[in-house]
Amino acid sequence: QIRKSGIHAIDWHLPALSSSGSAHHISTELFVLTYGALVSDLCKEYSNDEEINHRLETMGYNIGVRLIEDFLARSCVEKCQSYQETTDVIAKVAFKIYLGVTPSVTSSSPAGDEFSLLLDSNPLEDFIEELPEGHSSLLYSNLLCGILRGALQTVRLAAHVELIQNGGKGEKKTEIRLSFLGRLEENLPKSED
Ligand code: MYR
Repeated sequence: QIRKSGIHAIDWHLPALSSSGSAHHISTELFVLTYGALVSDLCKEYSNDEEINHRLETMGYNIGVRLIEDFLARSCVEKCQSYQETTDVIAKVAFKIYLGVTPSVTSSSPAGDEFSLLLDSNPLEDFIEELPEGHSSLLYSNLLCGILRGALQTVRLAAHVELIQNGGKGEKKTEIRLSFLGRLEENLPKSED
């Protein structure tokens, strides 16, 4: 069932077109519908939720590796001084730009290296009334975890990113747990298969 939601502009620089300077603009709404179709296809193809979760995360990682350049160019964000600052930038700037929402940053660890991003509303789930049946372990928005891991890795910040609470039908919020593992010195990331 389709619910109404706001449209937020989002830029997608398609690699095949960017060399000629063209950029494609599609709405978050179209992205969200496409994402719903992707997850539903994966559910038809794989019965194992772990496999689906892994595939969504890897796809997200490969998007994040490319998206970070666009993000840094638009936001003019420079190197952050702390993990807290990086997390605030992700919540207040990145989520706002790409998804039109601002998650709250909660449950920081005493060491200041782990945070939760709590989404009151998750645009990725705007068009679904409930998560696909028979997939109780499906992490529907796992793409977001991959995007964050890929983007952070590209600015040499190693992080473990996990969806610890699915949103979906009901009052549950989407919770993404970010655990920073340290700054990387060399090895630039490559796409993952
Ligand atoms: C630094 O300390 O080097 C700057 C770190 C900024 C990282 C911001 C990552 C944003 C990734 C975009 C995610 C989009 C989610 C919808």
